[in-house]
Amino acid sequence: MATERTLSLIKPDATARNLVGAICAKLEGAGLRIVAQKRVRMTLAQAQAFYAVHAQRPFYPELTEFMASGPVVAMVLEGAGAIAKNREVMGATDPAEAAPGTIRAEHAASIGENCVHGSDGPETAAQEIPFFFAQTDIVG
Ligand code: 3AN
Repeated sequence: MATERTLSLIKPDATARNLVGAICAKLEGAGLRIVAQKRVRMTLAQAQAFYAVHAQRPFYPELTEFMASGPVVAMVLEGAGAIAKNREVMGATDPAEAAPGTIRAEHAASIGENCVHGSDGPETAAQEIPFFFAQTDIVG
């Protein structure tokens, strides 16, 4: 399997509940390597730009206001098949449907406040990683 990089965000609901360490432990335990990491508070404009693909969805205002409501931890994860592996560890978008042992099954409160974001494909990862990180920030 090819080595990939993907963007992971620990969302404001999770940083507020001191879940950064627990979430990073799950990711690292699954064999994903954190090759860049920083804690940032997104402005509403940044959150709107990051989620522009969802601009026409009814939940867009709620989603973007939530993502700007507190700090997030942005990470680049690296590993074999990292994009799919990260999404497997995250669990389904709706925590009620997330497989046991996944981050969302264990920690997420709702479909909106669901602890983590992960790139959903190689093109998305290639767009999302530079949103937060310069090439020189990524140290394998
Ligand atoms: P995922 O994060 O699992 O890739 P997407 O890309 O479908 O899910 O949705 C992006 C984000 O939008 C989700 N993580 C979630 O926070 C939010 N979201 C998706 N569907 C809803 C919904 N029906 N109501 C509120 N927020 C939603």
